[in-house]
Amino acid sequence: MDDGKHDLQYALFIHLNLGVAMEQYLEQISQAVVKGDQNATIELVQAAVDAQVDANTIMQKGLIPAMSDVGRLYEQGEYFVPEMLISARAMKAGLEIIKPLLAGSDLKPAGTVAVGTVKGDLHDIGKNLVGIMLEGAGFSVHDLGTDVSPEQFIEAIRTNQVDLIGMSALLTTTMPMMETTTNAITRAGLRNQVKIIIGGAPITQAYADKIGADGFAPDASQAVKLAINLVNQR
Ligand code: B1M
Repeated sequence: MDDGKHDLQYALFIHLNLGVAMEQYLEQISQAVVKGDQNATIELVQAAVDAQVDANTIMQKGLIPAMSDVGRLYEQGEYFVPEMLISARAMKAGLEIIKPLLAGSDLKPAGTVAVGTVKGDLHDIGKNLVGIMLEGAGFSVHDLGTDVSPEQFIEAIRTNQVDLIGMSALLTTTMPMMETTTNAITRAGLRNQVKIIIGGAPITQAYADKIGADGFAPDASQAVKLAINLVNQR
């Protein structure tokens, strides 16, 4: 009886301490990214992985919130473009460590996707995450990079037999390029061959409806759900 009680207390003790350790890792990872300390980010993400902190938790609760903080600091005039860039580099270094864990799947391809950040826009962290998560869900992913022109999207559809195009935009000034690209795909006679999904901080479902995209996802995991649904409809 006593032994059982001790086992329970011990389990609770381990559980609480693991929880505290996990929160500390996540907090420290966020701080390292905000400071733009690439080496510390790498070490901390690796330490968290070694301590069995789930890769998705590291991403959702450590790395992504750090970039929101960086955005807030930029808006408040405390950070400028170089600081944003250095933080983005640290975030990417951390992401590289968990990438194999997020994409670690040997499912057969669920479909072929081409993802890219639209012309004029150089933000690629969200687009990279979407690509990694789609790969993890079994899609074959062609990453077209950033500053992708409508012609490049069209070329990707023609050469790679893609089922789905994923466009990302982070700037209100580059959002209209999603409509330009969608219209160009239609004019090229390819619109009924592909589904189009869009995302990025300023994008909404209303905007997706307005430009005739097949869907919008607010984050990478919902982008995967949407992609699976759309490809299954084909
Ligand atoms: Co820029 N930047 N930036 N920036 N930057 C923002 C976007 C900004 C909101 C900052 C701010 O003012 N608070 C602001 C845009 C304002 C606006 O348009 N309303 C801004 C600005 C103004 C600029 C410049 C114009 C600054 C300047 O030069 N004066 C310039 C533009 C350069 C250009 O693109 N032509 C610029 C440059 C840069 C850097 C190069 C320094 C760097 C990017 C580095 C890189 O990506 N390699 C940078 C950064 C880091 C940011 C912030 C701080 C962080 C972006 C990020 O990586 N977030 C950003 C502020 C913010 O977002 N809070 C900001 C983390 C990432 C995981 O989130 O990309 O939103 P996100 O992706 C999410 C979802 O949106 C979604 O899934 C992801 C999460 O799971 N998602 C999709 C994204 N794509 C999707 C596609 C989908 C589905 C979901 O389907 C296909």
